[in-house]
Amino acid sequence: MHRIVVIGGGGHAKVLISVLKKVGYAIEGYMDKEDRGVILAVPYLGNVGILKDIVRKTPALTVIIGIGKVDASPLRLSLQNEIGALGFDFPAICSPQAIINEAVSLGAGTAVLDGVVVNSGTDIGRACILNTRSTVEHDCRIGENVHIAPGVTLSGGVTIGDNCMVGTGANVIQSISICAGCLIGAGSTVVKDITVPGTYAGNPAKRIR
Ligand code: JB2
Repeated sequence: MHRIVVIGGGGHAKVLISVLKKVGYAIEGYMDKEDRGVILAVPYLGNVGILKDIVRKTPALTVIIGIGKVDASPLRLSLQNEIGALGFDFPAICSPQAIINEAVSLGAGTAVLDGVVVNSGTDIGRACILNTRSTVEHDCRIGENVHIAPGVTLSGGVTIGDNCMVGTGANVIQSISICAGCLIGAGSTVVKDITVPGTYAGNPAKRIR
């Protein structure tokens, strides 16, 4: 059985822990800046600084970032890079209740949660979250540390740059490209390429910040 430590003990960690259990991981515990008690039977281990001590006792331990994001922050990826430099592997996690079709690649530390559909020919970078019941159609290119929130639909051939967050229930029509560092508001519909980092919302989505 693969052993894993979850970084973060908030809302996203809770969802991730349930998926990790279904995949069959043995969860050693979670690490957070604060002790949030036992979460879904997973104990608090301390903060990230003690990872090196833990690996001495538990070789072949893997790690996943369980801190979510609701903005274009790079935090998840910087934490993954920092911990990865200590020698830890970050597996891609895929819920058994997700559908991943042919010729799809998932980067290290990416989590595909329940009810997600990823269609053929799509590449997903490292440290992404494909959240509950989102759809990523064929031939999409998703960068690193992208959060595709619950219920989002990306049509075929969409490109999403690094660190973006596509908010709950948003839609992106086919062949659209969104540059790195964008926040797409919940429920928005993106029908034109976005080339300037910022916050976009509405139908059709327009820059609001
Ligand atoms: O640098 C850090 C750090 N920053 C925040 N190091 C460590 N070790 N832990 C950190 N944290 C911890 O992440 C906080 O102390 C907190 O316990 C946790 C974040 O929890 P929160 O519930 O605030 O947010 P989340 O990131 O788990 O979930 C957000 O994103 C998800 C995708 C929420 O808004 C959810 O609603 C959303 N589904």
